[in-house]
Amino acid sequence: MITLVIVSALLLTLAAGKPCASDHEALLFSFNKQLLQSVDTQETLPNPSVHIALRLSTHHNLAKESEHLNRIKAEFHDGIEKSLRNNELVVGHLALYILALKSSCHDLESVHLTHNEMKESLLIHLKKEMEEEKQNIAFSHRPKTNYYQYSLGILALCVSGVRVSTHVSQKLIHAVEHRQLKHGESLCVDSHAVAGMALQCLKDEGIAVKDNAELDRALATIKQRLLDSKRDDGHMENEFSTGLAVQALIAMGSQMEECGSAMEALRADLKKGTYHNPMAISQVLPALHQRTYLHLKSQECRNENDTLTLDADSPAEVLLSHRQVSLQVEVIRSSGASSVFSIHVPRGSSLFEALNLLQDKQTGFTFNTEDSLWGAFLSVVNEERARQTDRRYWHISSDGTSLTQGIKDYKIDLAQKITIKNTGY
Ligand code: B12
Repeated sequence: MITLVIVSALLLTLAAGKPCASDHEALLFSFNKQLLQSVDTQETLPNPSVHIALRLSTHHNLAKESEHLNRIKAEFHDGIEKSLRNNELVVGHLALYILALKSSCHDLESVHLTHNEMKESLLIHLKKEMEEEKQNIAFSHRPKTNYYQYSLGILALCVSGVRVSTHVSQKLIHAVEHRQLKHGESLCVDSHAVAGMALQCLKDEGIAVKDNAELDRALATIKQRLLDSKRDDGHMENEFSTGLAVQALIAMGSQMEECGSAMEALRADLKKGTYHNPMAISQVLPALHQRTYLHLKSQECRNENDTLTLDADSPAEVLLSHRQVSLQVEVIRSSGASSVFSIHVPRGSSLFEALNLLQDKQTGFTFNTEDSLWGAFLSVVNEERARQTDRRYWHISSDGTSLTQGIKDYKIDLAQKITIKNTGY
C-alpha cells in the first residue's frame, strides 16, 4: 500500500515536473484546425505569421498550406512592394515573409523584390533595411519601425544563416539594457520575447557580436523580465503576450517549471475560447507545440503528418442580444480638448460595431481604420489622424483600463465608458 502511494506520488511529481508537455492533444488539434480554417477564406489577406504557426505544428494539411504560401508569394509580396514604392520600411513584414518561406523549405534565393527598377533578394533587402534602422537608432535613439520588428529582422537573418552585422546586434543589446523595448508606456513583453529569440539565435549560431559577455547579460535580463511579468494566473503580461513569452523561454533553454504555469494559462484560454483572431492564434500555437521560431533553422519538410482536415460545417452565426447596453465614448484630441458621445448598443457588439452605430447617428463622431496583420487599427478619429510617423496613436481604454484587444475583437457586454486618446509613444 505504502509502495503504491509512493509510486503514485512519484508519477504525480514527474507529471508536475513536465508541465510544458502537451497532454491536451485533442484541444490542440482543434485549435490547429481553427487556424487552418482562417486561411481557407479569401476574405482576409494571407498572413505569414499564420503560415509559420501552421508549419510549426505537428499535423498538416499540405495542400491548404501550399495554397496559402502561394497567396503570400503573390498578394503579401505585392503589399511589400507597394509599401516600398511609398518609401515605407517593411522590416517586420519582410522578416515574417522570410520566416514563412523558410517554414515551407522554400528556396529564398528564388524570390526577389522589385524596387526602383532593381531586383533584389529578400535577404539582401532586409540587410539593407536593418542598416537603415541601425542609423535611425543612432540618430534618434529608436528604429523607425519599432524594436519588435527590429528583433524580427535579426531573427529572420539569423535563422536563414546570414551574418548579422555586429553594429546591428549591438543596438538591440543596448536597447535591452536601457529598457527601451516598450509598448506605449510600459515594458513590452512581446518585444522582449522576440528579442530573446533573436539574440539566442546569434549565440547558438556563433554569429560574432561586439561583446559576448554583454550578449549573455542581455539574454539573462530578457529572461528575468519575462519571468517577472508572470501574473498570479500564470499569464505573462497578458493573454496575447504569453504565447511569445513561452516560446522565448523555451528557446532560451528554460527549465520546464519556469513556463509550466504559463502553459497552463494558455490551455485554460484555449478551453475558454479566448483566441479568435488568427494573428493571436498564430502567436500561441507554436508554444503549445513546444516549438519556437528557432526550429525554422532546421526545418526539413519531410515525412509530415498530412491528416489535418477542415470541418464542413460553417462557423456558427453570432446572434446579438436584444438587450441594449449604454456606452459613453470620450475622445481626447492631441490638443487635450475632449468630447463625450453617448449611445445604446446591442449587448455583445464589438467596439467596431458600436463605433459604426455612433458614426451613423451623425452626432459628430467619425472614425477610420487601417488594415494590419492584427486587423483594424484605429487611425483617424473626428478627422484627426494619430500618425505613427509622428509616434502617436489612438490609445483605447475602458473605464480607465487599457484595452488588450483591438476594436474588432473587443466586445461590449456591460455599460462602460470608452476613452480614445491621441497619445504619444
Ligand atoms: C509596436 C506595437 C504597437 C505600437 C504600433 C506602432 C509602431 N510603429 O510601433 C502602438 C504603441 C501604436 C500600439 C498600439 C496598440 N496596441 Co499594440 N503592439 C505592438 C507590438 C509590440 C508589435 C506590432 C508590430 O510591429 N508587428 C509587426 C508587423 C510585422 O506586423 P503588423 O501587424 O503589420 O504591425 C502593425 C500592427 O500590429 C499595428 N498594431 C499595433 N498594435 C496593434 C493592436 C491592434 C489591436 C491592431 C489591430 C493593430 C496593432 O501596428 C504595427 C505597426 O504598424 C504588438 C506585439 C505582438 N505580439 O504582435 C502589440 C500588440 C499587437 N498591441 C496590442 C494592443 C492591445 C494595442 C492597443 C489596442 C493598446 C490600446 N489599449 O490602445 C493599441 C492599438 C489601438 C488602435 N489605435 O487601434 C496587442 C493586441 C492584442 C489583440 N488581441 O488584439 C499586442 C499583441 C500586444 C499585447 N500582447 O497586448 N501597438
